[in-house]
Amino acid sequence: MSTGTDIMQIPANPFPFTFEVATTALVIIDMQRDFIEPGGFGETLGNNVALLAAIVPASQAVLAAWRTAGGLVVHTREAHEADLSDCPPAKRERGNPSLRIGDEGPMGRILVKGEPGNQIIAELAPLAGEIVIDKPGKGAFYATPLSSLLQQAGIKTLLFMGVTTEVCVQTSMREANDRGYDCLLLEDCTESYFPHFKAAALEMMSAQGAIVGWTAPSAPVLAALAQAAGAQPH
Ligand code: C5J
Repeated sequence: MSTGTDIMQIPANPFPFTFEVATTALVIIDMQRDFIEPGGFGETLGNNVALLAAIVPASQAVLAAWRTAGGLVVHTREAHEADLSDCPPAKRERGNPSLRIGDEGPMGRILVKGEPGNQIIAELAPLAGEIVIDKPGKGAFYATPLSSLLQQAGIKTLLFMGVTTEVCVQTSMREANDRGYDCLLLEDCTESYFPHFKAAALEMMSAQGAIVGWTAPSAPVLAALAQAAGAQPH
């Protein structure tokens, strides 16, 4: 078993990314039924939600390896209070969705805490003790305790997965970057309802010398974790 202090370096865009498990958190953004299954928020906005399910197997593999390595796991949910006191009217009233935030849908009230559709999908369900952040906005840091929880845990580096790439993932990664975290987005563990938005988001985040952060497939992360585990005496 690794002690978590092995320095790992993996090939990434735009240049190699360095991390150690002990000071890194895996942040899984909004892998909720509301975005991934029919009848939730994503579908009410007119999106084809089937696209997002493709990243579940790769995300499960990273989560399992990260847990085995003993790394900190953070799950987020886009979630509002039942009285919608944390949902700005501008957010609820925008556009012409088939159901608005707080309306009753086939999986309960749309984007409301505690409703069936608001839960993280079973394949990536949080374990007891893992951090679960309910966030009223797109970013994981806005109006949440995430910043202080990461500071308490001595975290310096973040690995991002989740949906959707150009909305909540990108917003959260930009917030993290502004707070001084080195961030890596796992390319096959994030997805958008719009493939060209995903491609553009990946490109713009790693451009200009990793102006927001790095991107890489999950394979080198899995390989580095496996190598660290194998290198340790049992
Ligand atoms: C959206 C999200 N797309 N989790 N939320 O509204 O990206």
